Amino acid sequence: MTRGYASGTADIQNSTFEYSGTDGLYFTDTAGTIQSSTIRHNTVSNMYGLKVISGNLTVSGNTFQSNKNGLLAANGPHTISENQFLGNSGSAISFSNTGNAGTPTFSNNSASGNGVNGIEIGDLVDSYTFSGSLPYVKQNVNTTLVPSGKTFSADPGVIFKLDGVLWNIAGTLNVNGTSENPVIFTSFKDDTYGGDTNSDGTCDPGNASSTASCPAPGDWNSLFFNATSHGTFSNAIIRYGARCSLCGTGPSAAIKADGVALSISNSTIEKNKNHGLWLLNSATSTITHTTFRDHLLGFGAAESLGLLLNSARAILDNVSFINNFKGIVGDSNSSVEVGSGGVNFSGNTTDDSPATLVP
Ligand SMILES: [Ca+2]
Repeated sequence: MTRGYASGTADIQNSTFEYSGTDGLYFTDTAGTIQSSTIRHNTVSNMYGLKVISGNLTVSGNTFQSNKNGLLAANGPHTISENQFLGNSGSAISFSNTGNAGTPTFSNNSASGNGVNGIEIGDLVDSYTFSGSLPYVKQNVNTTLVPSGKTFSADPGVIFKLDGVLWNIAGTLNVNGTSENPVIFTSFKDDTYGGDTNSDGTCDPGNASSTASCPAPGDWNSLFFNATSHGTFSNAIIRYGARCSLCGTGPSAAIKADGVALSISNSTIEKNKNHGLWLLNSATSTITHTTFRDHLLGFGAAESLGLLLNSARAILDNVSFINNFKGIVGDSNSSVEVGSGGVNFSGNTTDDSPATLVP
C-alpha cells in the first residue's frame, strides 16, 4: 500500500507497517490507539513512520525503526508513551500545535541511533507543560517560545538541547526542577545530560581520534524575557548559551530579562559565552542558592560576566560566583541587597564591579 490513512477511529495492535512510498501511517481527526506495533523501513524523504496531525490518539509500546523520521504528532492531546525509536535517519519525534486543539504529551519513550535522539519542538502557540525524559530539541531559529498570555512549564528532569536558538518569552515560563531531577537548558552537542542526542558519538575531549562533537559556550543564544513576561527557575542548570552572532548589537546572556523581574533558586548558570544572566530595566529579581560559574570567553571586546545589572535591582541570598571573568557588574542605576545566606566569590578575575556593588 502507499500508506494507511484514516479519519475516524483507529484500533491497531500487533501490526507491522513497512516499505511505504510515503508516510508509513497517516491519521487526521482520529481517536483511538496504536499499540504494540512495528513501523519500519518507511524511508521517503521528509516523511514519517507515523504522522498524526489532529484528533486524539494513544500511541504506546510501538517500535519505530529505520524510517526517514519516526513520529510527527500535532494538534491534539495525543498520548505518546513507551515507544522505541531505533535508527530512524531523521528525528525520532517531532511535535507542534497551531491552535488550541491540544498538544501531545510524552512519557517513557526511548531513542537511539536516530539522526536526532529526541523530541523536536515545532510551533507551539498554546500553553504547554514539558515532561518526560527524552530531550527536547530546538535548532537554528529565533522564535517566540512562549506567546503572550500563555504559560509554559517544565517538569522535573526535562532536558532542552538547543542549537543557535534565541527564544523570546512574552508569556510565563515556569521551570520546576528538583534537586534530584533538575531541568536542563544546554547545547545540542552536550552529551552529559540525556545522552548522545545529536547522534555523533559521546564527546571525548581526551581522545584525539574521536569524531564526536563537544559543546562550547555560545552554542545557543538566549532565553529572552520581555516586559510582558514572567519567569521562575527552580533547580535549573543553564549552560553553553549566550551566542552573540544572533543577538543584534551588544552582548548576550543565556538568560536576559528586560523590564521584568525573575525568580531564580537552587540553580546553576555556567559556561555561557558572554554573560550568564542579564537583568535590565527591571524591578527586584530574587536569586537564592544559585551559582554563576565559568563565564570566561566573552565576545569581541565584551567581557564575560556571571551577572550583569543595568538599571536593575537584585536580592542575592546564598549566591556564589566562581571562576568568572567578572562575577557581578552593575551600573550606577543598579543595586544589590544581600540576604542572610550571603554572597560567595571564588576564582573570579574581578568579584564585583564597582567593588562597592555587593554590600
Ligand atoms: Ca554527541
